[in-house]
This record gives sequence, structure tokens and C-alpha cells, in this order.
Amino acid sequence: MTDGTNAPTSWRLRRSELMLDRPRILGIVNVTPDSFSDGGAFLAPDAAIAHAERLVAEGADVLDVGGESTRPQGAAPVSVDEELRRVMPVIEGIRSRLPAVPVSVDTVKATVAEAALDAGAEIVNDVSGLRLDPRMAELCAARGAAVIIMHSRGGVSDMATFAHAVYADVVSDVLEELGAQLRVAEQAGVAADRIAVDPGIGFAKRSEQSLAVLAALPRLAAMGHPVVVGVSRKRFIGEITGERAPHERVHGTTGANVVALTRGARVFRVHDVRAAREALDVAWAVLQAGAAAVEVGA
Ligand code: HH2
Repeated sequence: MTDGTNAPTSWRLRRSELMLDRPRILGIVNVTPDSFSDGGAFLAPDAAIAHAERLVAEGADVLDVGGESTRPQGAAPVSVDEELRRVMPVIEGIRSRLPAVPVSVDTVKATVAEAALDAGAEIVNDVSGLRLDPRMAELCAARGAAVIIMHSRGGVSDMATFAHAVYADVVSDVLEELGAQLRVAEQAGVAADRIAVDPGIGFAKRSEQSLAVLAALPRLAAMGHPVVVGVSRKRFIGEITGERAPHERVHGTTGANVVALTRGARVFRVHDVRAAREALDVAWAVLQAGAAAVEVGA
């Protein structure tokens, strides 16, 4: 569904619909020993499930469970078996403890996505944008999964480095490459209203390139799909604020999220849910009041 401006008013998930009449928050549940900001903190399933419950209590709308890091220092790829061993007990635990909360699985592997969908996940968050596993697009289509197509280049071990960060024009190139992956999804039969797009902040992008794509989000939003952004605690924020410790980057994250909201993003992937919930709800209320004032004045 879209409103008059081509902006989707909802995102169709596998079983439910996420209304986009307010900012939506994807709470991050990293079940990894090596994630750049919270690696190892929630490796035990019970700790990860308790963390997920906390994120929902703080206002997360969706839980994004991932078992393979793409850390900027270069990540060690994880086997299918190991990734399944990490994420499945957590997805199953969340489904039984928080049955009303949609779950997204952050994976580039169709086998992992399939097991997660079997266990009740509704969204496949593929940071390779359906590039790395030739089975992924078909699987998502066959299962009616919602999909986040994120922009990146390279493989798991180098996609969050600068190895592929050479662009003729970063914004145009990102839009073109995302457009190509949207066609892959649609040709495989993924329904257009199940697809969200994400510019892949920090993925094959230096800080100035991440800033350029954030500034140009209206062009991404004009593709007509919900826009997801993942700025949380990322390196470009540390470079601007001087905060070296990722968990100290919450205020910088808030600044980036609020601007992304004003430029068309509607779904925000964050570690610090409470800060994002409060900041985005207040920013949204002001934007809505502004829209009403324009209507009154018209
Ligand atoms: N960023 C990361 C992982 N998954 N998914 C989407 N859709 N968008 C993003 O920007 C994104 C993502 C990287 O962050 P994180 O999970 O915190 O770290 P790590 O890759 O080290 O696990």
C-alpha cells in the first residue's frame, strides 16, 4: 500500500503487516562472539532471549537475530552448522516467549533463512542483498518472506571494509546496484510490497560515502519501498564524535536516525532501543504537526 507520495504506508511481512504510520524499530539480537559493538555479550541462548525481551519492553517492533558478524575489521565467515547452532535456539525462544513480535533473520545463507522461516521468522535481512546465495531469492518468494535488500559489495569477510569502496558516484551507484537486486527479487517472484531497501551504511563505504547516501535517502525512498537504515553505533559516528567505544555512540546514533527519518527512512535497526524509540517518536510527532500545519495553511 502507498500513500499519494509513493511512500508505502505499510510493509507486508510473511504473516502480518507492519504499519508505517510511525517509525518502526528493529532491535538487534547479535548471537555472535565477534560483532563490532556487542560481540559475545549474548552468545548463550538464554542471555540472547532475555536481551530480546528487554528490547521489546523498550519499544522494539521487530527483533533481528543474526549469527554471523560482518565486522569492519574483517569478519571470519561462519559455517552453516555453526550459524544454525547460534540462531535457532534464540529464534525458537523468542517465538515462544514473544509470539506477537515479528522476527527477522540476519543471514546471507538460504539454508539458515529457511530454517529460521520454518521456526516462524517473517523477514529475511540479507546484508548481501540477495547476491551471495543463488537460492535466497527463490526461497523468499516460495515462503512468502518479507525481505530487506541491503546494499553491499564483496563477501562476508570484506563487505564492511573499504576493499570495494570505489564508486564513480556513490549515491547513483548504490541506487543502481540496489535496483539490480530489486529486479532479482521480483524476477524470482518476491511480491514488491514485501521488499524493503537499505543503503547499507558502512558496507563498502567510507564515512563520507555513508554520509552521502544518508543525505540522499529521499532518492532511495523514491523507489517506492520501505527504507530501513542501520546506523547504530557505526564507525562514521565514532569518526565524527571521537567516541572510540561503539556502545558510547548512542547520541551520535540518535542524530543520524532522526535525520534519516526526515529523509524518508521508516525502519531503524538499532542496539539502543529506548533511545531510538523516544527520539524517533518525538521527531515524528513534530513532523506530523508540521504536516498538519501545512494542511491548515493551504
Ligand atoms: N548492519 C549490520 C548488520 N546487519 N542489516 C541491515 N539491514 N542494515 C545494516 O546496516 C546492518 C545489518 C552490522 O552491524 P552489527 O550487527 O551491529 O554488527 P556485526 O556485523 O559486527 O554483527
